[in-house]
Amino acid sequence: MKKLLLTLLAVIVITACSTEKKEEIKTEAPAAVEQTSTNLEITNSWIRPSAKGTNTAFFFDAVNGTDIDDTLLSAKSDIAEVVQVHETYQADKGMMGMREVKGVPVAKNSTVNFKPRSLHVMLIKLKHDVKTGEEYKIELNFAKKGTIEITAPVKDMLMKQTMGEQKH
Ligand SMILES: [Cu+2]
Repeated sequence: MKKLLLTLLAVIVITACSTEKKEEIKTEAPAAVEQTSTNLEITNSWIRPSAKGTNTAFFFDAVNGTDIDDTLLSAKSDIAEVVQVHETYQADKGMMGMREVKGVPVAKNSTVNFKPRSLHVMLIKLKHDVKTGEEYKIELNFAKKGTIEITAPVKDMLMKQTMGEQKH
């Protein structure tokens, strides 16, 4: 009886070991791929709050810590009817205009700031209200890195700034 138990125990131990090894290989594989490709990260992401049917924007920093030049090609989100990468430019009579850009270069070892009155991802015709404190998923598609999915918080940073300016 004791011998049988020991045998059983040995079988369990061996099975456990082989399972562990398999898992190890599984977890090592994707990490190795990541290391050899890039370290392109999105930081400081936020969405400006707005109401259903209106437009708003998504801001972030694209940090390219790799030795490979990359390009932001497009963005995707379920919260808006249309999602475009925009730049702000100086239009006629001192007015600021916005237009779609096809590809924003994010050079190796550099950071590109997507911020108010500059580069941004335009969320056109919101499908529902986007309120402070909520979080939404947005995909950014890069030429080399591929797709990065971000969960961005809704913050009223620009609203606070504008209201503060109006008071003075
Ligand atoms: Cu815009």
